[in-house]
Amino acid sequence: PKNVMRSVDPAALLMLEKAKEKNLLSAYDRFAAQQPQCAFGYEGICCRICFQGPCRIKSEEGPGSKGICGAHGYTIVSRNVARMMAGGASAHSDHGRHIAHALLHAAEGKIADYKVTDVEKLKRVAERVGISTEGKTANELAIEVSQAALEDFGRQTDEPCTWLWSYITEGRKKKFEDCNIAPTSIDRAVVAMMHQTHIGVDADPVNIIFGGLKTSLADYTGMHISTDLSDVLFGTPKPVITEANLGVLKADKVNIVVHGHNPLLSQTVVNVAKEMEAEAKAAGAAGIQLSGICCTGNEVLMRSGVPIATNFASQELAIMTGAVDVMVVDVQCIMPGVRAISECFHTKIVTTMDNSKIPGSYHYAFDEHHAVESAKGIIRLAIEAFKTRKGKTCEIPQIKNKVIAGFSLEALLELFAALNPETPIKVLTDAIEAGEIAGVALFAGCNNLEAPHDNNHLTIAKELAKNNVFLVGTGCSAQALAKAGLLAPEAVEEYAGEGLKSFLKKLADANKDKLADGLPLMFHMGSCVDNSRAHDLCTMMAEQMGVDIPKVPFVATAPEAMSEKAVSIGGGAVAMGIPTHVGTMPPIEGSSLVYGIATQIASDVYGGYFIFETDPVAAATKLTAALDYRTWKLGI
Ligand code: BF8
Ligand code: SF4
Repeated sequence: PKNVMRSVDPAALLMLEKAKEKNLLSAYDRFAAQQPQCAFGYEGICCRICFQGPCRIKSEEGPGSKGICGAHGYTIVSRNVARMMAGGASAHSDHGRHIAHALLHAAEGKIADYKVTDVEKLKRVAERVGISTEGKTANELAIEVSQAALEDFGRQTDEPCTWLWSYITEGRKKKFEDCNIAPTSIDRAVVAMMHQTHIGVDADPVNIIFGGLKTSLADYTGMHISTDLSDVLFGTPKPVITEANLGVLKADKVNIVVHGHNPLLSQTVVNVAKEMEAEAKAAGAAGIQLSGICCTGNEVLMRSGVPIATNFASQELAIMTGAVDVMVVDVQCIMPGVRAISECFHTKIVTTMDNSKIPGSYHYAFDEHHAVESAKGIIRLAIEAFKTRKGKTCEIPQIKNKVIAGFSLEALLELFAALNPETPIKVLTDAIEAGEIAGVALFAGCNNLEAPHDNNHLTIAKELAKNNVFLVGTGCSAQALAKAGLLAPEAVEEYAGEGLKSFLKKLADANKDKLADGLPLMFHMGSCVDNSRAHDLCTMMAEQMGVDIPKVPFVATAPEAMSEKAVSIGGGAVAMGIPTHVGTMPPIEGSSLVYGIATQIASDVYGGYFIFETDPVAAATKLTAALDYRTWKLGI
């Protein structure tokens, strides 16, 4: 196998040892069993778009150098990647649509279990998207806002998506218009991409990739709708103190792990669990222990301080502790493998969404109209499962770390406001202009077992911190750092370079009254849809610095990217003008032309570009160089 060191997470390694003793299989074993993986697929030069194929680019010239229809390698690679972007946009935006419907129905009084929780956020969003708040009740405004959001999915006229256009710089608007990549509706962008990449339609790789960027901007739109409306429904995150890693599971409690992405379910489970402590105690448990995996874990971490159990790659290992009574899942990034492993224990996997079932697992249809009832039913199932576990030993690695999270953009600006109440963002841009910090890096997305689990995240973060880069993170990346203790204040002392250390110390001192525990090395901004928060931060920096995003010392990295969503997020970041590192190879190496579009042509056109680098130390050097280039250009 390519990957001998399987994880750098001590809790995961401990569980892998136990798995070996008991002969339990997980993704780590299946990864090894898949080696060597098909080189054609790995490089993106396998086409299955029509069933004359699969066609592979087998030679440099002659008939084997093209698909049966005559498609070049570059056409095949670009079509495959663009379809991944469309897949990612579908996932993020369907999530956003679900939230928008819930908000609309709650405001119309059709569902009782949700309500507008954060009126101030609702007003801010309304103003931002051009809806007057004058004389409207919260529900009236929520109806208008959610309807406007839903329009972004199905508009048939040619105006760009509202949630894109309302949040970007003037420079980006002009660029997207010039290049014709502004989506007019999310659904249309995805459909158009499926059409564009059908057999015998577009063969031009630049046109296909730019079409892919349009779906990436549709993805951005869907993410922003998800973030904004989730904040309206459940509250805008504020700093929370909690813990991360498998040690958060408790043998004597009913352990409910929420896994997936959509807070409509997980937040209700969290809210309702408080009321059901007594029932759990009556069953002989010390209480209910909630924890999260993947992005729904991040949603409830950010808003309710629910601890993180683990991240994507190690999801099956949580079940191997024998302590998980129910793992309740909704959509995205749920390995079907969790079901097989749960069979070896008492754990119940509960699927909840119509579009996301796992054969053999327990399906408990989640119904927004009876959200609280649904959540109670799921918690009762966990209490029942706990009863069957009583007396059996659990093997929970006693490993966990302190976490300070909950940094929505609003929360981050509030920290800055303690130093500069008039223009909070200036605290960050001034520190860059003074050379105290080198810029900002956004850490996003995923584990990919092609790299040792979590290693790229941690190595790059430590290297960038040493080089005085201000770190923000989302998704499984923030979770990797959380588990490793890098979201604890002690990590600042240990890893930050002098400039970053003094910057964070000033910030921590100014906020001592509110956050006595200090500040983390990386600011956790939320789930993957909350990359929209980081985009807004970047846009604010651009506006404050009086330049467009391609000049802002802001980089992004997806150290262990894996999902179609990651491809879409990456495309969006590049279109926005951000140098974007990817630490695990997407399937594009089969075409040097497409590789060049991603790494160079994108830069010429959009100012953002991809950096593909699988060595994490080299990646950190390249990211630092990208920041240095931008600060040098600004004359700093
Ligand atoms: O939306 S980071 S593995 S959980 S795709 Fe999935 Fe990747 Fe994790 Fe979150 Ni994002
Ligand atoms: Fe082969 Fe062309 Fe069909 Fe792709 S679209 S499978 S390259 S014939």
